[in-house]
Amino acid sequence: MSDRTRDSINDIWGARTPHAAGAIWPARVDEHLSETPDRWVRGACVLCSNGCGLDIGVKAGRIVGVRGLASDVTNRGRLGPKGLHGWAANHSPDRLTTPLIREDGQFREASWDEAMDLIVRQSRQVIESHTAMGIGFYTSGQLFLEEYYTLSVIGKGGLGTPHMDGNTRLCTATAAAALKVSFGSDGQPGAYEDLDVTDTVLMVGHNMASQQTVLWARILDRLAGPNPPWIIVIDPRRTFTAEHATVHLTPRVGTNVAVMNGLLHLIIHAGAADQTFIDAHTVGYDDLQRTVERYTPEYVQDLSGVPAADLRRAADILATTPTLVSTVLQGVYQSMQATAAAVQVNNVHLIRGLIGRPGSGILQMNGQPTAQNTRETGADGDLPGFRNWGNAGHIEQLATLWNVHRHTIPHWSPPTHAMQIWRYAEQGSIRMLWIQATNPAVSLPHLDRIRRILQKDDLFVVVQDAFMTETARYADVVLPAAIWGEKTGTFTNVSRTVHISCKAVEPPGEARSDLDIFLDYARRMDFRDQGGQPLIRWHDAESAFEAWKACTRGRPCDYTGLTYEKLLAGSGIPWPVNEQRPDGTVRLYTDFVFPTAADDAETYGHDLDTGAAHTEQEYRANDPQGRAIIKAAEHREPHETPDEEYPLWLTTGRQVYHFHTRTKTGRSQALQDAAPDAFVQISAEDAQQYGIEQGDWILIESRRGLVIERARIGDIKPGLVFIPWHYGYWDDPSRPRAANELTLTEWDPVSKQPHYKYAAVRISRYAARDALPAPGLIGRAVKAVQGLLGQERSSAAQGSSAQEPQPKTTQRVDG
Ligand SMILES: Nc1nc2c(c(=O)[nH]1)N[C@H]1C(S)=C(S)[C@@H](COP(=O)(O)OP(=O)(O)OC[C@H]3O[C@@H](n4cnc5c(=O)[nH]c(N)nc54)[C@H](O)[C@@H]3O)O[C@H]1N2
Ligand SMILES: Nc1nc2c(c(=O)[nH]1)N[C@H]1C(S)=C(S)[C@@H](COP(=O)(O)OP(=O)(O)OC[C@H]3O[C@@H](n4cnc5c(=O)[nH]c(N)nc54)[C@H](O)[C@@H]3O)O[C@H]1N2
Ligand code: SF4
Ligand SMILES: [Mo]
Repeated sequence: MSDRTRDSINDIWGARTPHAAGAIWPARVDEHLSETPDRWVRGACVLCSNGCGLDIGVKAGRIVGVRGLASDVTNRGRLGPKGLHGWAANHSPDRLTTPLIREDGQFREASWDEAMDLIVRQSRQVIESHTAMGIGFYTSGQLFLEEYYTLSVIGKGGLGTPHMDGNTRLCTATAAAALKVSFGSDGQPGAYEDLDVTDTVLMVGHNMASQQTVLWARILDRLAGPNPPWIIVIDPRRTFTAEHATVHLTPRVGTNVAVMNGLLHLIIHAGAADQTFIDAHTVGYDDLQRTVERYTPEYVQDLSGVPAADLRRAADILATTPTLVSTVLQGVYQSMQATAAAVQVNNVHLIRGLIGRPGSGILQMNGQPTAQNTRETGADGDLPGFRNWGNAGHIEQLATLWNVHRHTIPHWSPPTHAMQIWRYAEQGSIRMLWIQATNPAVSLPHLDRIRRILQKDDLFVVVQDAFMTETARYADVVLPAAIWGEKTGTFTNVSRTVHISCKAVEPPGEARSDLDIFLDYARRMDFRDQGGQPLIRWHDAESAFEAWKACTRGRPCDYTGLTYEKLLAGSGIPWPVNEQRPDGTVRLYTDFVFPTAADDAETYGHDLDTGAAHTEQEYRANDPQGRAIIKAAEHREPHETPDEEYPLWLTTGRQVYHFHTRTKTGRSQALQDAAPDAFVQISAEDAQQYGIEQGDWILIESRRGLVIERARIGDIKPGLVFIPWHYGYWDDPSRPRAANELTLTEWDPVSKQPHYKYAAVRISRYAARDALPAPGLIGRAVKAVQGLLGQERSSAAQGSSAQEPQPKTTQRVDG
C-alpha cells in the first residue's frame, strides 16, 4: 500500500484553510506512508527550524511513513515536502554501520572498543603535549538537547577546553547575538501565535515559503482569510515568499543596514516613534535618532539600489501598522553587518513599542531544527543556560552544579568560535578535531582551504555521522551515528517550543546514538568531579534531560516544569515552563522588563562595528536595569565588491526540496527528482549580455575557486547571480559544483557568522545546454576536487549531466 494525503512535491503548501485574525489556525493532517504501519511513535520533524509535531509510522521494525500531529501548536497536522519525504534516508542502503579507522590511507572496519580507545588515547596524548587546548569540537544544530548538554559538560567541566562550537555559528549565531544586544539574552520575544493575529509581517533576508513551508502555510491561510496582513519582503531575488509581498524591496546584497536605517528614518520622521514606550522601557534612542537622520530615502537608494518610492511604501506600513511580526534570517545573518542589521529590525519594534503583545513579536529565526539547543546548552560558543562567560557569579553557578573547580570551566576569554577553531587547526595548535553531525567539506566557505585543513597530517579528525560524507572521507576515525527515528531526545524550535522525538526503530548495524557515544567517551576518559564522583551522572536521554532541567532553574530558558511525560501528551510546549507557568509561555517580555540588568545579561555587549567586547565595568557604569537596548549602526561596504576582474555579485542559498548537503533529502527519490542538480540563476539582462541561454553550462569563478552550473534565467536583480549550495560531491564528483568553492572567509565582527551571501565572481558561457562540458579548461579544479575525494574519475565529462532533466523554463527559479 502507498498512501499520502497530498502531493507535496507539486503542491508545496497544500490546500488553504483560511482563518481570520485571532481565530485558531485550523488543523489539516498531512500524511505520507509507503505501507500501513503496525504502530505509531511520537516524533517531531528535524528538517528545519519549524519543529513540526508528527507521528512516525513503523511496520516490522522499519519506518514506513509519517503523519502530522493535529494537536500540535506548531503545525496542527501539517507537514511540508521534506517532512513528508525525508525519512526515506533512514533506510538508505549506504548508511554507516560500523566504526572505521584509517590505516595506511584506507578505511578498515573496527569495533567500537577499538575506535573509542583510539580516540581516548589520542585525547590523552594531545592533553599531555598541548593541554586540553589542543582538542576542538565542531558540533551541530541537528543533535538533541540531551546530547549537546552532555557534550557541553564534557568540554567545559571535564576537559576544560574553550574550543567547542557548532555549525550554528554558520546558521543562527547572529540570531543569538542580536537578541543579546537588544534584550540582554537569547530567546525569541515572539511566537508563531503572533502570526495568527498580526497586521503586518516583515521578512528580512528570509525566504519562508521555501525554508519553513509549514509556517508559510500559516501565513497563506491568513492571506486567504478576512483582514489579511500586509507582507513586506526584503530580498534581492523574487522568491516564492516575495511573490506574496505587499511591498518587495530588492536591495543590493550586503546593504541591509542602509535599508533598515532608511526605514527607521522614515518611521521617526512620520512621528510614529512611541516616545512613552521609548522613555519607559529602552535606552539608546537618541543615538539611533542621530545616526539614522542622514539615511534619507534618496541616500538609501544610492547605497542599496532600493527606489526611494518603494522604501517610502514600506515605511508607511511600518509607521502605521498596529501590530508587527518581523522575521530575520540568512539574507541578514550571512550578509554584511549581520548583527548590526538584525539589531535594526529589533529597533523598529522598540521605537514603535511593538513587542510583548499579541500580534507583535520578533522571530530572529533559527534554521536548523535544534540550533536553539546548541545555544541553550553551551555546545556552541556560549555557556549553558544563557549564562555570561564574563560574569563570575554565573561561572560559580555552573561550578557548583557540576561540582568542579571554577577554573576548570574555560572563561578567561570568550569561547572559541568555529571560524577560529578551523584557523587553529590550520595553524596546528588544535591537534584533534571531533566533528559531529555536520559536513564542513561542503558547508564551510572556501572549500579548497577546508579540504587542506582536514588533510593535515598533524590533525586527528573524528567524524560522527550517519553517512560517508565529503567530510567523513578525510577522517582518521568515523563513528556511525543513529539518527532521528532511531533515538530519543528533545529539541526546541524558534518559537521556544520544546518537542520530544522518540526512538521508533533500531539503528542500522552497530550505529549508536550520539548520546551513547558521548557517555561512552566520558566513561573511558573517567571524568570526575571534585568529590571523586563521575562528572556525568546520567545514563540515558531522560536522565540527561533531568540534569539539564537543574541547569536551567531560574534562567530565561527555564525547563524545570517539563517532563518527558508532559511532552508526550500531544503538543510541544514553549519555555519557560516552571511552577509559575506549568503550561509554558507563549510570549516573552509582556511586562516590558528585559534581562539586561548587569547581573542577568548574557553578555556585556560589543561594539557593533568592530566587535570589540565591552567590559563588565563599562556595562555596569550604564546598567540598563531591565530596559531594552537600542543600538545604532552606520552602513559599511562589504569586504569584497565586484570590480573589473570579477564584475558580478554572487549570493548563495537554498531550495525548497533539499536540506543542506542533501545527506537525507538527496536519498529521497521524490525530493532528489524534484531538484536533481545545482544551477546558477542570472537575470535576463545579464543572460543577454553574456550570450547565455536557459540551460547552458556556465563557468563561475571567484578568487578562491570555480564551479560549472547550468543557467536558469530570471527573478533576480541584474549584476547578481545565485547558486544553491546543497550540491557537493558524494553523489556526483564529475564537476566542481559546490557553491562554497567560491565563497570567502569573512565573518561578522560580533556574531562571528561567516558571510555566505556575497562574493565577487565572473561568469562565462562554457558550453551549450546539450553539450558535455569539455574536460580541458576545468581539468585542474576537477582533479583537485576528485583527488581530495579519492575519486577515480578521469574527466569532467564523465557522468556529467547531459542525460539529466533539463531545467524547466516554467519552473520558479528558487523552487
Ligand atoms: N528547504 C529548506 N529549508 C530549510 C533549509 C534547507 O536547507 N532547505 N535549511 C534550514 C536552515 S539551517 C536555515 S539557516 C534556513 C535558512 O533560510 P533562509 O534564510 O530563508 O534561506 P537562504 O536561501 O539561505 O537565504 C534567504 C534569502 O536571503 C537572500 N539574500 C541574499 N543576500 C541578501 C542580502 O544581502 N540582504 C537580504 N535582505 N537578503 C539577501 C537570498 O536571496 C535568499 O532568498 O532554512 C532552514 N530551512
Ligand atoms: N554557501 C553557503 N553555505 C552555507 C549556507 C549558505 O546559505 N550558503 N548556510 C549555512 C547554514 S545556515 C548551515 S545550518 C550549514 C549547514 O551545514 P551542514 O551542517 O554541514 O549541513 P548538513 O548537510 O545538514 O550536515 C549535517 C550532517 O549531520 C548528519 N546527521 C544528521 N543527523 C545526525 C545525527 O543525529 N547524528 C549525527 N552524528 N549525524 C547526523 C547528516 O548526515 C549530515 O552529514 O551550512 C552553512 N553553509
Ligand atoms: S516545515 Fe520544517 S519541520 Fe515542518 S515538516 Fe517541513 S521541514 Fe519539517
Ligand atoms: Mo542554518
